[in-house]
Amino acid sequence: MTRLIFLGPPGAGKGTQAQNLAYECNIPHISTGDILRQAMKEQTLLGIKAQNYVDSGELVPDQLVEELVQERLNQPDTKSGWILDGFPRKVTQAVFLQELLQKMHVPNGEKVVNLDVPDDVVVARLLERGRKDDTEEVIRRRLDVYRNETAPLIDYYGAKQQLVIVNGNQSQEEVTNELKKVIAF
Ligand code: B4P
Repeated sequence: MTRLIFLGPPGAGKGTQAQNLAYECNIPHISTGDILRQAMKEQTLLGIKAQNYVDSGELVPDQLVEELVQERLNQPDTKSGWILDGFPRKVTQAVFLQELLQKMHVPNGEKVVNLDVPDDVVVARLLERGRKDDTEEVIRRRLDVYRNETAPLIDYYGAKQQLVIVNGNQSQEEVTNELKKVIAF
């Protein structure tokens, strides 16, 4: 059963790769960023609460994303595996996830991939994409948040021997091929 978590700075290609692999493995791609953007588009209560955080490059409060992940992981289509893209983004979220999976009796052993890409490359990629939160100022803030809040997860999962580092600074196809080897392992 494939259970994969994607870490990496904004623009590392988490969403791009998670979508491809989920399709190939026929398992759900669970992107907290996508779920939040959809909620903002539909102006649901979650979307209204998340909007200012996402627009300014800050992390949305834990409780909001934790609730949505819990709800999503409890859907029946996750029984055969899942790919989590953008969650956890903080050690507190990782602890929440571990406790949640235990409560759900999911066996240990999800793999955690850190997509490694230098800052100048991700800034260039995101400026080219040009989403609403892809302005230079907001991207710089997202990178700061990544360094302060998310990067500590590399040590967290490294200590648990769950971490695999993949060079995300290659073509999309090359990254996908490396990831397939990780899954097959
Ligand atoms: P996310 O939606 O997770 O966005 P991201 O980090 O910017 O994107 P990603 O790494 O997936 O990049 P992508 O594949 O799209 O988060 C957005 C916001 O949501 C956060 O700032 C935060 O406010 C909130 N949020 C989400 N999760 C949260 C959580 N757990 N807790 C709190 N808040 C949360 O790739 C980017 C671009 O690069 C694309 O244009 C793509 O085509 C290109 N690209 C990808 N791979 C490439 C390659 N190999 N070569 C060249 N270009 C490539």
